[in-house]
Amino acid sequence: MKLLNRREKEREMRAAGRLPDGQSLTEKFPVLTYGPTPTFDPATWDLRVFGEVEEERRWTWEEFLRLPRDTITVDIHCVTRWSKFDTTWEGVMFRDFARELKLKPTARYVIAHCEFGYTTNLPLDVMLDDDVMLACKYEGHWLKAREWMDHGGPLRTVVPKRYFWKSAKFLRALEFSAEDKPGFWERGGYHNDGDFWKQQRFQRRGIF
Ligand SMILES: Nc1nc2c(c(=O)[nH]1)N[C@H]1C(S)=C(S)[C@@H](COP(=O)(O)O)O[C@H]1N2
Ligand SMILES: [Mo]
Repeated sequence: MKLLNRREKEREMRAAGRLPDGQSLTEKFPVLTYGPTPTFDPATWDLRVFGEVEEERRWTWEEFLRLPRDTITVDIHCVTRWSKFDTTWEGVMFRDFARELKLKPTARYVIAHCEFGYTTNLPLDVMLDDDVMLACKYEGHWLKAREWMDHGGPLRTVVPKRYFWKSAKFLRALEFSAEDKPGFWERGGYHNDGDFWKQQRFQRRGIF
């Protein structure tokens, strides 16, 4: 078996139509966090759902772990131009999670709220795609483990069809909203939609 080097793998991915323009393949897993990494305490952690739902709800860590989980293998693309292929995540599919809720017909956007105030926004129909996950494991490792916490422990969203800033680490709440509410980087000038096939990187001058 021939081991491909990084450039050869990159060429393969480009030929296979899996490398969006302006991206290059990485074999590392860079950590990109604005601000600190939180600590995780399973006794106090919760995941809240609020906004345009018939009933606001809250899951403790123990309760969240009782939800049925799946595994996905997807490519991720960061707006800082790295792409990582065939990453495997385990967690609760957002679609299945949404079925646990009674969404009001006015719910059109999902705002992910994270530790320390990071937020990111997407339309509900984008979030309801069949590959969107609330992920608690990466390559079999619990994100809550000390060595993996930087990647969004204990829980993050994974939205494979958008630039990776739309995949919210350290998730604590999902807000269903009638109006769009641009998140942290979106207010800072990043594109509101973030589709990497369209190179939707920046949209306007940010407020930073
Ligand atoms: N809460 C939170 N989520 C976040 C970020 C962040 O700073 N805080 N950074 C985003 C960006 S810009 C990217 S590219 C990915 C990086 O995820 P990684 O550190 O696991 O590579 O997380 C996204 N989610
Ligand atoms: Mo990013």
